[in-house]
Amino acid sequence: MIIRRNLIRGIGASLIGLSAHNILKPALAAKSFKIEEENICNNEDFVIHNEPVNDVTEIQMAAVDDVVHMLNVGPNGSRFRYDPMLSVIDVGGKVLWKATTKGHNVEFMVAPDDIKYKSKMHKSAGYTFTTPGIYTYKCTPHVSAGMVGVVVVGNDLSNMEAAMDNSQYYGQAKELIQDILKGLSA
Ligand SMILES: [Cu+2]
Repeated sequence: MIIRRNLIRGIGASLIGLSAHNILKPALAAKSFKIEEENICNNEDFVIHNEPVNDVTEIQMAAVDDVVHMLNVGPNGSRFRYDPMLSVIDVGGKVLWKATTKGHNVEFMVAPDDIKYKSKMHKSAGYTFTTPGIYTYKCTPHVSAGMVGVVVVGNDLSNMEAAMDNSQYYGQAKELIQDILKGLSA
């Protein structure tokens, strides 16, 4: 370490900054955004993979039943939000989560028939909902900050009890989801 420090001293201030940036940034990114790729459910009907952010065309957005923006700053100034947080669609409807900003994904928490879905980080993704019921979902790295949302399919609220509480509802997630669900049943 002493040898390295002396070496860095000799390089100059601007190069130190560059060097530290290049060394630290990939390591931090990998640690923050590690998700289990094997859990990704490929809904081949409407998953957009391996595209840059803002890859989704106006035509693709117009073809779905709801577009949810994945945001670093939500409409009310909160960090890490989906907008809107509630989607109400018919059976067979499609939701597109748009990677409006990087660093987000979609992972189901509660779903009818215990359906699993997990999209890739930083990418827009879509899902076709063929099973009625309540779906709650999170952004894998930002659930505790309240980056959560709800999809109601076919006006079916029969799994309300399961949707109200779940072991994955960390931090702000629980209160935000429960507020949305209480609005539905009121
Ligand atoms: Cu996020």
